[in-house]
Amino acid sequence: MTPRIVILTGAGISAESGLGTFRDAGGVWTQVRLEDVATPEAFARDPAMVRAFYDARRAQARAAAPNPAHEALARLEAARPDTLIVTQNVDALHERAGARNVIHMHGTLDGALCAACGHRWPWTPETMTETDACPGCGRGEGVRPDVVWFGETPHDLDRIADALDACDLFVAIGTSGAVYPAAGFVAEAAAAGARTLELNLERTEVSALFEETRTGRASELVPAWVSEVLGD
Ligand code: BJW
Repeated sequence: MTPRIVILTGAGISAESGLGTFRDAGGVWTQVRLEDVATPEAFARDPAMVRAFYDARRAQARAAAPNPAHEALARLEAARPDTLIVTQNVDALHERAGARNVIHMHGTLDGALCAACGHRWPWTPETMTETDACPGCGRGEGVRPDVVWFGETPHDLDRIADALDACDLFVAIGTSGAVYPAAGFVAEAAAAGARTLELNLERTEVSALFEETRTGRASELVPAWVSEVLGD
């Protein structure tokens, strides 16, 4: 089914589930330099340190529970199957809330990728080490989390572009609009004639690109907006 509602989510939607955002005070990038953990060069320099960083993130994500914002989006998707959720988040909280039509454009902590041969597979263990062999090539030194680092191409961009071109409504939730190409989606949707709405704790540097911005916590704004769309 062609999506008519495209929703882009970012770290802010999982903040009230206890997962840190990136650029807010106390966020991930205020504690660790992104150049040290979120680039292919960082992994090539110190794979053990990068794997350990993502082991800790995976443990936090798996221990977290979906909040009312994730639950409201799952309710919207169930009632409106023409909804597509595009998340930048590497946690699985949309799926754990019951959403099915989700694109993880920045990958997932529950996946592994072999930097040596490009093979991808689901990752269920808690930790990742170079003794974990890739099922594709049998080597372990390139085994890394299947997340998209700076300089790498996000997933499913063609499918997302098609959805943005066809949608009537584009909603960005809990994302600062600091990282491309996701930050450019609002302009693509607007150019295609969609209504655009931003739901965020505060105004962002890209708020001016949206027709409407509502500020507040995702756990309150999102359920209220979903009720508005569904008329209940
Ligand atoms: C709440 C809330 C509550 C808080 N309720 N709200 C110069 C110009 C333009 C582009 C570039 C450039 N130099 C380099 C680039 C490209 C680069 C980029 O954008 N860099 C910028 C820094 C400028 N991008 C890339 O490299 C990307 N790849 C790429 O461009 O490939 C080329 C290509 C493009 C197109 C076609 C083909 C090829 C890849 C980007 C990968 C990003 N990876 C990360 C890490 C993933 C793994 C991990 O999790 O560790 O993804 S970085 C990090 O940022 C993570 C996030 O998904 C991403 C976005 O962050 P997000 O979600 O917006 O979080 P925050 O913290 O920034 O914002 C949270 C918001 O929530 C805030 O506004 C709060 O107010 C709000 N909030 N609590 C509601 N309760």
